[in-house]
Amino acid sequence: MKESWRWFGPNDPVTISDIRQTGATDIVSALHHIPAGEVWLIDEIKKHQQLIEDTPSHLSKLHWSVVESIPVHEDIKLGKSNMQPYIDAWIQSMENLAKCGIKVICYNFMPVIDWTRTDLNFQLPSGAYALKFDQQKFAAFDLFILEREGAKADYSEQELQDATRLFESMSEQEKTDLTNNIIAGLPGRMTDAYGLDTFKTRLLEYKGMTKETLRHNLHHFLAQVLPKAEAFGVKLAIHPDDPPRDMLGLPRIVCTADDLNILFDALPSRSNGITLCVGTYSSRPDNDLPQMATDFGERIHFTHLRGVSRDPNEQRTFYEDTHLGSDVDMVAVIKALLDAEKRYPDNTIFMRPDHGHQMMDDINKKVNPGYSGIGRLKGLAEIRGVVKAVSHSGQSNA
Ligand code: DNO
Repeated sequence: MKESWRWFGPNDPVTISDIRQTGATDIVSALHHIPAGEVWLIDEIKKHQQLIEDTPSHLSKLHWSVVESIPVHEDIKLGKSNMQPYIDAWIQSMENLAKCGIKVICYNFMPVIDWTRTDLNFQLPSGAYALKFDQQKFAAFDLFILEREGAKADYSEQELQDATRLFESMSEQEKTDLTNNIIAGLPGRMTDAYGLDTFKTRLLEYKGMTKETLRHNLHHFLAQVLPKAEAFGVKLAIHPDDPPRDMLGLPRIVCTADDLNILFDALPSRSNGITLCVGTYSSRPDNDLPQMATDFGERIHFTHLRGVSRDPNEQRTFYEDTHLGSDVDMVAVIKALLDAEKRYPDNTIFMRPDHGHQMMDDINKKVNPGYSGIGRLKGLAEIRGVVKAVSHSGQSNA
């Protein structure tokens, strides 16, 4: 596995020089300033690549190896009649990246919302801060802030009562924070940040959309992208829907091993691969992560290593735990990934320590939620230790 690190570009408070000191060798990045549906021109890609790769001769060089992500325009997900230029632009961006030597591309197919959390400052017993998804708060947002049509039917009587009580106890500031966290923004999201009204309009566009239709739209997109990806030696790595289930009446189709099997049965191309986002998949108790790492080994080109701990009484509520201390058996996942690399030597898996706690000096700094330096460094160090130990003890042949 190659150790990589996500960098958001020149405005990222964690700089390229900081990243070099972690010992990671590869960079995961994107041209975040280019709107969905527009082509990433070679000049723009090269400029970004230089920021990452131009290195004084006495320092070790970092490589931009993974793109996370080229955004997929909403009209492609909606299957609108005007979508073709957006598909062409996506393919052109992919070709341009390949020409610059960047050949692993993460993307997602989540309608309207990308990854979603309700709390960005959940304090742990250690005093550090983590990201959290609270199902009750999310329900309160859906029912009483968004006032989504038909929302009530999605909740049980008990859930409605709990959400009502919670909403009534929230201050105006808490309501505003919750709204902003959900609709306006987490770093790296591939959908736009919206105001509440635009958000409602966006949701309405998906009214009545079934999982089957959304799948059809994904397959239509990939049927055009994959032959080109193969020709350019590009490996695509679809990111799961986070949290991995339907939300706000929107269908979500990359949540489980069954979803992935449907995708690969429909489009068996070797370029059709995944990002094994361990934290996302493991936020559902029915996803067996070591098993998925084994079963999909050949198609895992990129992995996000982190874990969540779920609330035993409400399994949809979770917080992001330490990299080795969560509900997921991270050692077993790492072992399965190393074994997969051994079985498929042509496939390099890029891993990055995903999200980290906000801790120590970072508590008083402005950080991108989930993407603080020290928390991720701690995660990387722990994971690196596991990789070393598993490789050394002969538990894996890697
Ligand atoms: C969050 C990330 C997401 C992810 C995109 C992939 O930390 O995992 O922003 O990059 O959903 O397209």
